[in-house]
Amino acid sequence: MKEQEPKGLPIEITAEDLEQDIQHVNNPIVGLKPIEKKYLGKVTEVRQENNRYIFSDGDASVEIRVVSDEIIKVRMAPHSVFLEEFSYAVPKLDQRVAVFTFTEEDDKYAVSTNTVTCFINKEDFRISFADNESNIINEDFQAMHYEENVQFGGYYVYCTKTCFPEESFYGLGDKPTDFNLRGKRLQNWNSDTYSFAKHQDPLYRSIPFYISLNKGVAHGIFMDNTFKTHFDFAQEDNGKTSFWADGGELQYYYIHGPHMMDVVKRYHTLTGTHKLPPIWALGYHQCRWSYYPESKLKDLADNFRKRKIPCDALYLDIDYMDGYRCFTWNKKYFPNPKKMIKELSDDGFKTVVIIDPGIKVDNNYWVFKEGKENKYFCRRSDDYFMEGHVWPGRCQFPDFTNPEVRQWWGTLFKELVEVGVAGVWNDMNEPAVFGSGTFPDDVRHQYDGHRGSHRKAHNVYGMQMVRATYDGLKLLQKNKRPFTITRAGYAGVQRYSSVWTGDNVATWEHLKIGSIQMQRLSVSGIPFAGTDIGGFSGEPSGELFTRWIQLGVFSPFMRAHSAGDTAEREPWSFGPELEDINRKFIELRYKLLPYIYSTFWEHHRYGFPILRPVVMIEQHNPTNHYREDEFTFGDKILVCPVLEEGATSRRLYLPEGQWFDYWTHETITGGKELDVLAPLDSMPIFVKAGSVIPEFPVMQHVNEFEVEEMIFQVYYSDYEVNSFYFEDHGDTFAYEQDIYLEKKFVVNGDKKSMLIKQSIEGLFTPRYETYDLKIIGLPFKPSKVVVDGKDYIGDLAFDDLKRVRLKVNKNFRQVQIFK
Ligand code: MIG
Repeated sequence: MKEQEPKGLPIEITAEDLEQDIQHVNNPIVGLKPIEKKYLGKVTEVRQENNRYIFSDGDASVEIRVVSDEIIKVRMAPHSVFLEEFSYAVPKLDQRVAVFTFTEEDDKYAVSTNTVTCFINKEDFRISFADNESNIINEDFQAMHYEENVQFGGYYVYCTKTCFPEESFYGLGDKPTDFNLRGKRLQNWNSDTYSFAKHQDPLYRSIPFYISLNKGVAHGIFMDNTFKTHFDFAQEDNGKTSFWADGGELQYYYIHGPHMMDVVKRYHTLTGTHKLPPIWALGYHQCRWSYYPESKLKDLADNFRKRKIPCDALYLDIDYMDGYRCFTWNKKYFPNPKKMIKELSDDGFKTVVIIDPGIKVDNNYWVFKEGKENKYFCRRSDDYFMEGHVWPGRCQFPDFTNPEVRQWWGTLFKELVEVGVAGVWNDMNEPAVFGSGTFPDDVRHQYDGHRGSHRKAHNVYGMQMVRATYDGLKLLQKNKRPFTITRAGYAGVQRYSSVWTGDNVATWEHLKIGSIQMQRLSVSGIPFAGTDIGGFSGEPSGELFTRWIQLGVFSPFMRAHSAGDTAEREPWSFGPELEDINRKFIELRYKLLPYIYSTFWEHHRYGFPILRPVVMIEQHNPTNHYREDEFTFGDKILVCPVLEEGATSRRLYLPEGQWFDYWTHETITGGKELDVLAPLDSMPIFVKAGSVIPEFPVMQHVNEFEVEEMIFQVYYSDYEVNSFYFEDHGDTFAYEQDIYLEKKFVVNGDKKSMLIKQSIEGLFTPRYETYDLKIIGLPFKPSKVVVDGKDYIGDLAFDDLKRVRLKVNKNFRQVQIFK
């Protein structure tokens, strides 16, 4: 116990605090007091403070705050004591509207914005929300209530809403269960869940945000509470939806729709969007626990290039470290990391390394020494250090909820950045501890000055770790975009990181679970997500691996990963036939990169989710409410992964409108189910008619060569369709100063002619001069093409896929094609 030398109390905790804690835990009288739920009573008082109204029943208070026309925040304070306002999820709560009204009626009060009215019933304090046509969208089933927590202080807080007969529920992050959450009871408590099972709950992340859909109208509820939270969607009682927390304040945002897409976009106005990732991060990543020594990694890299399978990133799992000490190297396996990373980089590979929060207790280890000297590690309630065993053995853990600790953590990456590491993978940050699972509840956290126990900080610990990592990398890499991945997270984690879904299993069931989890994360505000392709534990068949690669092409984050005790798992591990198919699909990912990148821009700039489940595209159609297999990637491409062993076709639903089969260019009218052939070398992919899809030529990695001509697949449509394309440097923050181009395309046709228009905004200058437009699905043989008023001179014959190819200047305004 030599290292165990607390030098006085950490400044933020007073002796009085400790005294109080001890009384609370030990007081037998308090401990025996019967605990009752207390419901809010009759409203007796109301007062206004700027954009807030505070209602009281004489004891408790409720604050109703107008955030925007479509967002209203509700807070409840037992005994009228509001906590200081602070949120890791919502960094800044600006008021965004000035116009709202307050009215009093006989039986209720009403706070109205342009689009929403919040009613507060005088008699029983029930709160409800209505749209402009007085349709009740959301209402309390009973008044909010609370229950004293005699052990830790504070309250368990509850809210129960009416659940309507046809109401469906979506969201809540990474739950590995059916996409529609009606009938489920779920909780949020970040947990290391190796080889998790279908329906297992909770997993790694806490995203207390859900979207409700009732009779075609959507709204959202975001309960911003970092304690263990619970949601019951008509599980206990078919007529009730409840959400509650094991501590903290009951505070939630009502987010108006009526479209699911609006709800998600508005949720992002509160919690922020994902920054634009470096474009290489959208390529294919190869990971394994672990690639070592250096020769192994080099072989791996050589294999990719030799076999011509595109790849942008290789990963180092925990074995690269010296005895699992973070920020060190095992010099036996990696004698010269700088040289190795440089060589990999010359060959087009980025190197990403893992980092864990557990710091080895070792007085000869600089990270431990610095952390110890500065009192950066977490402590128990009686001031002992929080200790637990993880990979390095006995460890202590930085308190990432302390801004000073985060800043320190960020500086620790200096050497890794200097040797050329391009990205950091944040693991075990639930936090995970061997044996006990996680920290005991009494561990104290600084919580950015709003201190609390681990009960309050647990769910944000991982998010604050990756925040520290992200901010540190951002400073060290100058103007380059950091690339981070995290396992744990809380609402808002998308501002700092991508995520992977954790330790899944190599089974067909998990392929399906992964597809649902990614869609769910996408509508829960976490756009940049992926699964361990192939399944982390267990052995996939070649067929399963290939189907997983296919899903991977349409996973925002595309990485294969596997546990150390499994057989090798590279795209060529299953024989030449499957290698060819895997290559074809990884190449597809690279062709679509500019489309994928543009979709990320659309997310970053406007808050659109990246994966959009069918119910989000057609929420008015009740038959979609339980669909969970089909989704679009961005606005234009619909995919339906093949999830069954031995399948050579699959039944799927194609949303309304005109579509093209991506492979055959056949046109299909949607709004119906159909059977689609899907042998192993194919998967159902459809493109919306009228789309303009940017494409790169196949590259082995994103910067392999300068694109000399941009390719656009232009799909005919006889109604007007908009598309857009975004381009910039690909790895800097210059886009924040408008150094980018946003190109809008409009396509329309009338069976005898077709029109393609382009408009351009922004300050970036691409190197290429021309476009290769591949016009697909023309219902006529073209005889004449006019570009910006001038006759086009060139070949107008159909190619082997019935496309007409036009070479035009990149700044064209208008292309007209005539029969
Ligand atoms: O206790 O670093 O989910 O992706 O390969 C296991 C080793 C620790 C868990 C991660 C997994 C990673 C593994 N880690």
